[in-house]
Amino acid sequence: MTIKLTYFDFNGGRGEPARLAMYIGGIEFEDDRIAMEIWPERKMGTPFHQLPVLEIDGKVLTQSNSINRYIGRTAMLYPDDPWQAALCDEAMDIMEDLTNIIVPTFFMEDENEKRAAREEMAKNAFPLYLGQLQNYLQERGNRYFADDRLTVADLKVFVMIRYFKSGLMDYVDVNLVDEVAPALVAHFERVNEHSQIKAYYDSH
Ligand SMILES: N[C@@H](CCC(=O)N[C@@H](CS)C(=O)NCC(=O)O)C(=O)O
Repeated sequence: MTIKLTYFDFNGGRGEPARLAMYIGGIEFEDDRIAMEIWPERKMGTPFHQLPVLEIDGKVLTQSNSINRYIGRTAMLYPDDPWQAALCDEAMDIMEDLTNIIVPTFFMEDENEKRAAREEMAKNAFPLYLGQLQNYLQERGNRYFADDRLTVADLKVFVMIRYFKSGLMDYVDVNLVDEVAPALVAHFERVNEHSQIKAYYDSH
């Protein structure tokens, strides 16, 4: 079986959880990283003019969470139990909602507009989403989002919290997650200490 994952050339975003899952699962794949400069040439060749795109023996799959579920199952990082699978999906879908709130601000050219939008999110949407996610984590034993073990949900939340803590989100305090959802920071640190996650970022 040949696997190719096409996504943008940075260590984050919607393609990163599947990259991490394949690394952890020891699944060989072609890591097709698209530089922004060449994206306009490639865009129209993708089904929805968006990334990530997964190809399995030439068959194409879109939608990041569908990709995460497929790769998660293949890498043994997705629950078998239907309820635990639903909890895993729920956490990943919450991350999609949060991503969809943040993304429009990437394209705001007016800095005042961007600042106002980000400050508003920091006051309302971020505490709501992160706080509720923290509640779920705590209700489920405070270690993992589903199945009492590492799953693709943990990887997707990890990637988001890594972004919040990177300082790359202008006008949002780098300590916001520590303030509104400290258990998510503890979760982030735990996943970050996972030996294969460490090895991955040492080599990427
Ligand atoms: N629902 C899709 C959304 C995909 C999406 O919005 N991808 C963004 C990057 S994370 C993209 O391709 N942006 C570039 C563009 O739209 O030209 C998914 O979950 O995969």
